[in-house]
Amino acid sequence: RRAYPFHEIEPKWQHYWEEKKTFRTPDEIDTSKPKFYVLDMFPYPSGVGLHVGHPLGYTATDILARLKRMQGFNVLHPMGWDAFGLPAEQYAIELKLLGFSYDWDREISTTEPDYYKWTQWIFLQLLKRGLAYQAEVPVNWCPALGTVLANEEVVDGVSERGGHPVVRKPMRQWMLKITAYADRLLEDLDGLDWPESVKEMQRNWIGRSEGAELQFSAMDSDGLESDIKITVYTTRPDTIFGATYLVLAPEHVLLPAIIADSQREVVEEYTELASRKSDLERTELQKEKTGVFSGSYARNPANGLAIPIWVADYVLGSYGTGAIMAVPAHDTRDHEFSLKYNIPVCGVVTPENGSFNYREKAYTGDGTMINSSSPTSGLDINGLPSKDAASKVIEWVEKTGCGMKKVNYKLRDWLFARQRYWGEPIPVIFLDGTGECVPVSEAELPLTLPELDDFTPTGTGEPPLAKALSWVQTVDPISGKSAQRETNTMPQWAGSCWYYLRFMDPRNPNALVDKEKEKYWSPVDVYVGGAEHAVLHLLYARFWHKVLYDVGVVSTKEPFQCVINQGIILGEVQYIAFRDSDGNLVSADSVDEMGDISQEIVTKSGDYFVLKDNPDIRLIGRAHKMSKSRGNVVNPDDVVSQYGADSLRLYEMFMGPFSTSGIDGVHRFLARVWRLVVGSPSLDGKYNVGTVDLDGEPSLEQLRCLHRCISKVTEEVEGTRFNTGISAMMEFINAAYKWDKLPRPVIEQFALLLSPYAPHMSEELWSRLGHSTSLAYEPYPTVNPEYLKESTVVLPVQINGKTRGTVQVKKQCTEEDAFGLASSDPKLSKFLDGKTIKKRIFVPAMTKKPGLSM
Ligand code: ANZ
Repeated sequence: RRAYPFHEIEPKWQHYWEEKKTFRTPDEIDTSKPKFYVLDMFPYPSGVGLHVGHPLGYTATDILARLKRMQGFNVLHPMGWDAFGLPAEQYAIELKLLGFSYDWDREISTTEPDYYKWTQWIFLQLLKRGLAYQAEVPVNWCPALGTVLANEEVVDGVSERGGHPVVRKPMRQWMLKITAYADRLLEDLDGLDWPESVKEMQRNWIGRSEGAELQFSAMDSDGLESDIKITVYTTRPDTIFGATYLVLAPEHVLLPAIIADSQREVVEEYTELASRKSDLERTELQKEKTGVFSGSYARNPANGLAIPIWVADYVLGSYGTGAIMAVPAHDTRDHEFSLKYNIPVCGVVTPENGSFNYREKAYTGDGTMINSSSPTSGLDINGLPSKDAASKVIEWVEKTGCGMKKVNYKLRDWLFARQRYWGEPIPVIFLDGTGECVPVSEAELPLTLPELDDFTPTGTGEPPLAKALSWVQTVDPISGKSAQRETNTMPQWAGSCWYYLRFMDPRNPNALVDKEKEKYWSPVDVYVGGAEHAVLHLLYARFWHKVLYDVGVVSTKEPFQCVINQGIILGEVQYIAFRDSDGNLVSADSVDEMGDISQEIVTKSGDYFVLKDNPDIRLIGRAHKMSKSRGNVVNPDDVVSQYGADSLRLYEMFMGPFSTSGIDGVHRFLARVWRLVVGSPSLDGKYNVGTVDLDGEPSLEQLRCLHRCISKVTEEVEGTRFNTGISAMMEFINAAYKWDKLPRPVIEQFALLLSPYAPHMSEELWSRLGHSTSLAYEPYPTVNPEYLKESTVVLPVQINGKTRGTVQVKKQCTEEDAFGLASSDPKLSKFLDGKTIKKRIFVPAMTKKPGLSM
């Protein structure tokens, strides 16, 4: 198994790097050089430590960091920790074992008072700007557990653990006004090099929509308009004539004033039930809609008709105005509801291509307005395209005073308080008597957590910190009045909102970050982490960054120029086929019973997995994440001790599900490199000399081969397509095995190319080739285009069966290239003039009888 002595060389070089502080980024650096800041998201290792999926992103950033150092950049590549009580030392050791080139002198932990002093300082800036405020907001309160639960911890109205009832209850909370930044957060997304999917998730999360607020007057029991006005939010004001009922959210403040006495009991019962559901459950599209009639009516201002007011929980109290005008003909949810409760459907938009059966389903597209004019109100939008009708209705409501144009966001202010011990204390006090909220002065920061023996929740919803009586009881230094400290703490997100700034200047006692350092290092050039952080962390950090920009602490509008999701390493793939009634295996899409199929008898065919000996049988391949519960977790320490860190690093870059055969493959490749340069061990355990020719001059063929490899590897590494970069190096080594001698300049360049991926082996080769210092700052190989020039081929061109001429093409040319050349050649193009080409046959230039015929 020990194809090369990685057991000796890996610890040796890890020790060397640590000792010599090879990857330290000095405090004072030559700022005339370009910079490259490459950052990993914080590791959130589960209780059991790292699994092989974790180092995936870290390997990618490490390759980039090593590459950029060799390309002459000042590189900032730090690592830190974010969880109270995390055994950080243990994880640091695991990361060092993999040879990651972090600057450990900049290691930070967001839970250290020296760090969270500045988290608290940022909170005070938010408070000063009115961006932090207190509010009574409904939270998920579980009386049995005596605690507030996150939305994800509530399922079907009961706690996920224990199944205890959960109610929505208003409680005093700290909120951050992220909504004030909604437009900037949205607009600035455009300039970022982020995965389009992540940007789209942020756009949806912010959820900007343009529409109108419209007022409907409620009617009293005599059918007369009352003073009560119900304001609805709609993105489709064009459909106002189709509004056949209104819906109020069960928590709408006007509801008690609107309910008719006859309906009071049923409505109250319904709202009580609704208070136990989460917003998510209420808005799930598949769930059957429910509601009750309030017993009252409102007047549709467009046509003067009285329409019923319903109460239904598919309308949320927290969005828009908490009330809607329901248009069954054009909204799917309203359609379903109206069928169930027998409410009239009135189509007001027709599709371009004619009529539509609105009773059958809702027509949600654009079209032409019908049934939309009223002599009573004087509004007439019939015949208009629906888009124009929307503006016309807005104009009309603004003129008549019953509505206005309105922009809405899905984004909510950020609930910033937790009732937990482990968290940054919120630096404010409340004066006894008046209850006035006074910020702790900046000079008093950090405000540290008191020691507490018992961290458990109090059972009353009061945070555990309330138990630290002598800490809570304090005096306002300015007024001298007695006061109580805030006992809520900040959520875990807080510390990770700005840590990338602290890495630029981690020990500064006087500022969050030095201005000059910030200017030089900002923004983060590449930020790598899991796609699960697409919204919360990445949005919160952008928000804080923009606030810090307004405060004058940072110089860029955005923190992370480029974000890359590293993907995941899957634990295993499970193949499933089906059996028919005779027990024969059949395609997964046809019938019956399922069963697991062993990986050995499966192969891939086109888009499907099929049985090797019967490709007609299609299987379903299901990939599983690594998880403790599936028992498929592979531990990196085990892989490192069996194959070495370099093999694991290379392997990680191929992604795909974890398999032993995959790691064998990259391990064999490294062993081949080793044998080529160092030789194989002889009986006495010493190494023979490999094929290296220390004084030899490279041949033209060797240089061509090397430069093709440099070109490919550089291109791929810069595009973060690391797997194809590795393939190019494998090809080079295959070619090199056919050479008698391997001249030193060629293999030295190769060692440099390989070093970001397999740094231990490369350092060892480099030193065996006669160098006495690390290769970490050696110039990265550059391509000489002379050696890339392709030989060309003459390609005969046939038109209508006759050879009409030739074009000169590169060997690698594609059909499109060849056709482009042929059709722009005056001699050939005259045969094509005025004709349509029915068929084109291209025989590639690399084959024996190349040609193009049309
Ligand atoms: C009438 C209408 C007719 C609507 C139509 C849609 C289609 P977004 O894009 O999400 O902003 N709505 C408004 N407030 C709501 C609430 N609190 N809970 C549930 N639904 C609510 O969508 C806005 C649309 O969602 C609004 O436009 C409203 O229904 C509904 F053919 O009004 B619409």
